[in-house]
Amino acid sequence: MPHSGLITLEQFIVDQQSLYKDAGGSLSRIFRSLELAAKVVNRDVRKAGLVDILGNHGSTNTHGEDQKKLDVIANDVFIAALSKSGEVSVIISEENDDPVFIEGCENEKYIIAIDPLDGSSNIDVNASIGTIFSIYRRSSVTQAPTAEDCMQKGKHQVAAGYIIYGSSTMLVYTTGLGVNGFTLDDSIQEFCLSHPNIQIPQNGKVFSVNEGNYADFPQGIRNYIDYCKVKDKETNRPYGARYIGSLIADFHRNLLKGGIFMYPATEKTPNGKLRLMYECNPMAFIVEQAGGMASTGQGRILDLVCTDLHQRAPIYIGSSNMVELCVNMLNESAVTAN
Ligand code: AHM
Ligand code: MG
Repeated sequence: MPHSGLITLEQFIVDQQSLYKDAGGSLSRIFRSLELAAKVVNRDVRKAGLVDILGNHGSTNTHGEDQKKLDVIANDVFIAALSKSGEVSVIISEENDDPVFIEGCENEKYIIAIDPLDGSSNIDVNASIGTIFSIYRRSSVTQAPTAEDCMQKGKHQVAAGYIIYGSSTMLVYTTGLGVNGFTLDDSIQEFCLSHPNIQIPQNGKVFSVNEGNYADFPQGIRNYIDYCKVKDKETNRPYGARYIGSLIADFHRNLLKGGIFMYPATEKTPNGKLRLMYECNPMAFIVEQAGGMASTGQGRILDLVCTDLHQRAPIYIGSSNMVELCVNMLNESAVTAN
């Protein structure tokens, strides 16, 4: 771990608090709850193979997918912790069809969107999984919150981050003042600053996409994938292909090393697979804060209008030069086709 002295997440947030628009401590309390929930889920993920918390829970989520037991546990833990913070009026979760309105917190100003355990198909095979969170402020707190209050553009996020339960556990977040990463030191159970001011390289050597779907991708994306594989000394090609199938793990690697992650639209899935509120928007906020780019192929992810809390969006995200070229190739080919 690079040395930055011993700065815990809690200390870091306190030190930064005066820089936030809301210096009243609400955001810090929310972060404390997220941190606590992350430690609990980390403990459960680490012992998943030892106790009976692997496998399907027997229920399905809002997208008709099987819920894994750990998905359900993580959802319960994050919702309980955030509810107790006393600062959050409503939580949108991948695992709940409807927004969860927090009793007694109708006048609180924060909205949270979470994917409590992303990449859950990887649980049973011991690959990295994670939690994604995104925080918004309500425009007014004079009335009880509604689902419409939550349908904000990603550019209005006040904070976003993720926790990766990988070979070590890390929490990476932004409040719009750059991106910082904290590694959980198991021995003292504290997240310590390990990756200050993360900057994504403008060019990378990795492309991440589920290439099994190649035949269904738009022509421009097929062209870009072909381009990634061509030998060219000057541009360091061919690029390496890396795809874990766990957004956080793929994103985290590319954030640190450079690269592009793609989940394109296809004819069958015109909006791709990933969800705007708790997958695309938070990652887009983080990558932009780290100097990278995130696009739907038509425009900035953070400008996309939300019309459904569980809506999906195509996504091209990562090193700015790579995303720019990929989106250009997508659009050039669309123009030629018309
Ligand atoms: P999940 O939220 O049900 O885990 O699904 C999202 C995951 C992402 O983590 C990952 O990038 C993507 O699904 C992988 O999808 P595919 O298996 O179609 O490549
Ligand atoms: Mg997910």
